[in-house]
Amino acid sequence: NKHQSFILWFTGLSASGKSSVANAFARTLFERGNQAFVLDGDNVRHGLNKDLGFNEDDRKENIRRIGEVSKLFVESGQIVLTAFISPYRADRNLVRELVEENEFLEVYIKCSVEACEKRDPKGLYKKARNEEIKNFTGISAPYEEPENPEIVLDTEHYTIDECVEQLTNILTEKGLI
Ligand code: GGZ
Repeated sequence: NKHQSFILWFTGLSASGKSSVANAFARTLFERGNQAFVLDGDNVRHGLNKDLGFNEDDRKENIRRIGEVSKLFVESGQIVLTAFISPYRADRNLVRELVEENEFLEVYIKCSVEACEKRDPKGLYKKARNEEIKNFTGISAPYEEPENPEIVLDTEHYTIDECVEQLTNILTEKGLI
């Protein structure tokens, strides 16, 4: 199964399902014989970026480093899936410009704040409402929706499995996998 290397840049709110879709889709790719790797909070914010917090400058630096690491993965021949809120349009666009035009696909994991807050798997929205957590995306910090994402997956109205299937179909139609 030949493929070119590219970045699937997932963006969306906390609890929107970015990591779930990215990890499930990475399994699908693996089963198809494609090389894929997921970068998310678990393997990046706890390691490479553990010196960074959640103010605007730190988020910007978080995304910049992840962009540079993603570029290295692309050079090594992988499909790289990144699952970070990446709330600022300008920061996402900087990553887009790091690689070739056909090597960056923005995947908007679309889910309303209301639905994410209802899920609240880690109780973070509750803490944000109590102001125990400051600068929380969607509550007390901004999320800038993508204007022209290559792909939109609606996790509010479709299951993770359905979104993975949609993503598989879209990338197959584009001839990327
Ligand atoms: C947003 C926060 C915050 C604040 C901690 N705002 O649902 P989670 O827990 O597992 O995912 C969120 C994660 C966001 O990190 P990112 O690296 O994706 O953010 S960014 O791209 O904006 O740099 C959430 C947790 O960290 N978290 N504090 N204040 N999310």
